[in-house]
Amino acid sequence: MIHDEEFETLPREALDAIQLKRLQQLAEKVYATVPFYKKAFDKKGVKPEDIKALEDLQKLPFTMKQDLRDNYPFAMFATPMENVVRIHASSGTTGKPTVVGYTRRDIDTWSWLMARTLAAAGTHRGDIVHNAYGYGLFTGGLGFHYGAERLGASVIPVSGGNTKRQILLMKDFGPTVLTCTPSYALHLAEVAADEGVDFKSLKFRVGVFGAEPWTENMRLEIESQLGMEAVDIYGLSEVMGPGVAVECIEAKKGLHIFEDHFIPEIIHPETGEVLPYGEPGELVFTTLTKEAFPLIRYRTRDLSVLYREPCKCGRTLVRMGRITGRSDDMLIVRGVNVFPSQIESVLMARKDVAPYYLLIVDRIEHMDTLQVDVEISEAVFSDAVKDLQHVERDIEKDIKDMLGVSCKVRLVEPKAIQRSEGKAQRVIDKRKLR
Ligand code: DLL
Repeated sequence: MIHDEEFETLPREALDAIQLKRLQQLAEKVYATVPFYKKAFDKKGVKPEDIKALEDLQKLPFTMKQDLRDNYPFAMFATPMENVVRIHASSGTTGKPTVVGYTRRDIDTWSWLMARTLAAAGTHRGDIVHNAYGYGLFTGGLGFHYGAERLGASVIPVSGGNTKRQILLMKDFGPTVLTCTPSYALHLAEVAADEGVDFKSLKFRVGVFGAEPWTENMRLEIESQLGMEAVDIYGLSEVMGPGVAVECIEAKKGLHIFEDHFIPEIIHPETGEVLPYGEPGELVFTTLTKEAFPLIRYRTRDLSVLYREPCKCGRTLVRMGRITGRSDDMLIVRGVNVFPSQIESVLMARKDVAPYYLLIVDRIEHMDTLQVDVEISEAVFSDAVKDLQHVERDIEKDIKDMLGVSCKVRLVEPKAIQRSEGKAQRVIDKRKLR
């Protein structure tokens, strides 16, 4: 179903006109209110009034994750704090998270776009939504929650974890829509089977899955094991959270981007050159309506492709292909964004380990695992009485405290980790995306 018939099916010229007007207003606003943008525009020799056509977007500077870090926590906000009603955050490349803020109107827009998203995925008033995305600083839980309420569905704000209890609630409450990461969906099915519950006998009709990479094969597996249709949803905290793009249930082929609120571009990850429709590259987003935390040409590092062929659902919005990878080293472990540099900074802060480590990521019984092999320092190694297990647990706790993700630390002997002659290989990702 199309929730916002007018804006989701606009003719291209009308959409272009809306985008241009909003882009002009945005450029003026950020130039006047965010010192970072004034400096970045000036450096490129561009002024807000130079935006005369949509193509002029290309004159504007890119915004990178590092820029958000340099302006931590609130210096990118385009409105005084008294107008900010919500803060969310996601992992940054080192210790500090990336912080995003929302005005009351931003929350309203986000809820509206999530209502559109859920409707596109086949949800409607009368549905019961079992929302197992995490509630908290992560945008998943609350993003879905507000959207489902706006749509008029009933939400079960179950959040992540406590899987056996989730199965019980599913049996008793009869939810019709499942929202969680695709890997957690498969894990739920497995735990249900252990509990003697046939997932297919539950009332679920559709699942809206995202926040981590998955494949067409995984969709087929979820659909057959869980007995529901599986729809892909994409978003990122910096741009808004979930609800930037979603597949329609009619086609399940590419994710419609809500272009009246976001302008997507695909660029070459190395040269920054804007690529034509149909060519794969890095996704870049400009937000058009956000008040508290607007972004100009934000480099997502996510690799995808854009295409404009009409869709059978009737939406005229551009579609992006499934995310095929990243142009940086970010890993997503159980839905948590993890940069190897964050783990490195935990390890380097300790005297009992040496600066050689290896991260091994795997997926066992549909759950991601993270193992950190790290070399013990020579001094500690020779001190035979030292309780190595205690050191391992201690590092595990440091990592959990910093990243919010649990892992297994294994201390290895000095020189056990292979030295590199070129770029060090610090990550082995064994998850075969089926
Ligand atoms: O993951 C927002 C979200 C919540 C999206 C719930 C969908 C559902 P972050 O924690 O900031 O926000 O992580 C954003 O996750 O840059 C991608 O690398 C990855 N990602 C998100 N959705 C997908 C997807 C949320 N459908 C980062 N496929 C993004 C592949 C995805 N990767």
